[in-house]
Amino acid sequence: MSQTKTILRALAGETLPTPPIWMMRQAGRYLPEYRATRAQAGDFLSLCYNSELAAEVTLQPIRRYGFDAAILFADILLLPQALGADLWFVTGEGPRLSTITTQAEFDKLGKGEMIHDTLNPVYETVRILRRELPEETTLIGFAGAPWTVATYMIAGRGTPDQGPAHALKEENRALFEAILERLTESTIDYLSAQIDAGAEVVKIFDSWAGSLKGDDFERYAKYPAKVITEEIKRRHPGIPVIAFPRQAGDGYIGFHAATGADCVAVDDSVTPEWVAEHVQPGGCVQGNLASRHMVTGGQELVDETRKVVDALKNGPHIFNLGHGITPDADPENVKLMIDTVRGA
Ligand code: 1CP
Repeated sequence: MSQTKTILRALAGETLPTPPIWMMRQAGRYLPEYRATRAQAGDFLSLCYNSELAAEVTLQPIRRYGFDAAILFADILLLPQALGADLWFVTGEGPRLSTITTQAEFDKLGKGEMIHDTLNPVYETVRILRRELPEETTLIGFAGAPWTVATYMIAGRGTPDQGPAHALKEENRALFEAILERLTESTIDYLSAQIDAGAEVVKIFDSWAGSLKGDDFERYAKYPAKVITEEIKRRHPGIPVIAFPRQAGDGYIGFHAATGADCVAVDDSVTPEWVAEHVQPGGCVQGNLASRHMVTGGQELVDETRKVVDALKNGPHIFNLGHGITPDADPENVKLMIDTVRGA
């Protein structure tokens, strides 16, 4: 049977007359229905582990906008929690974790199958979604890339420059690499379980890839993405992988070939014209409208949306933002972006 889901067609390398579209953080605080469900769940982590409610918030933007893909509602920091790190969210500030900066702290982390004890509710969310999503909507599972997740585990929180993780890399490279290896293995098991539960595509978020330079980028962004992608494809032939080495700059060039990813997602620090010339020849690309347009709207949103569509129309493209939508965005602007992409 020929493939009818547009996201899967683009991921298979097809150039479509209208790019399929979804949006990073499409389930989120800019939506009143998300805020209501989140209030019902209690805190953010309770929402992530409540399969019924996590499925509900995943479905909300699909009902409201008819996006071509849904992304599982969860967080990249659930994996370190499943490995035994303490995790909590401070309202208005962000995540906090118990830190891993010594061999003794690392030795306390778990490995292997034990992650599923914590993550089972996430797989249940995936199963509910596969039952409830419209037939044409593709379900994307995800995990953080080892480097990005490690930056939170080492610092115990989000950091503007990933300083603590860079410091550990320089001071105790063996421990740093052991953390990345543990994360690489467990990320494979985590994504693999999401696929077994029904995820049709998986995305690897390397939000902080841009702070890795030169050889570090090769070893700690590209190589883990390659190991994860190859093993996912070995275990699950035909499942496409989207890699997002955010702010990689020239590092985006050749990323498809070096990792085996079917699609490379690009942020908006590079222009769509540059992406068309340097990245899209390698395969499907995803991106890259600046998310501030979801706040500011107007004719500029329409013009910039058309620019992205136009620049990338001669190759496989999935329309998206360059990074997640922010809580101050106006839901009407999202509708305007979608209508513009679809030529309505
Ligand atoms: O208040 C709230 O409701 C929590 C806000 C929130 C949401 C909606 C967080 C906390 N995580 C999420 C969900 C989430 N996180 C998804 C769900 C699906 C969707 O996109 O709709 C996904 C894919 C993520 C991934 C994620 N979490 C990333 C990678 C992508 C990116 O944005 O760069 C990262 C870095 C995180 C960590 C995280 N979780 C939450 C916050 C505020 C942060 C960033 C913390 C920081 O760096 O300070």
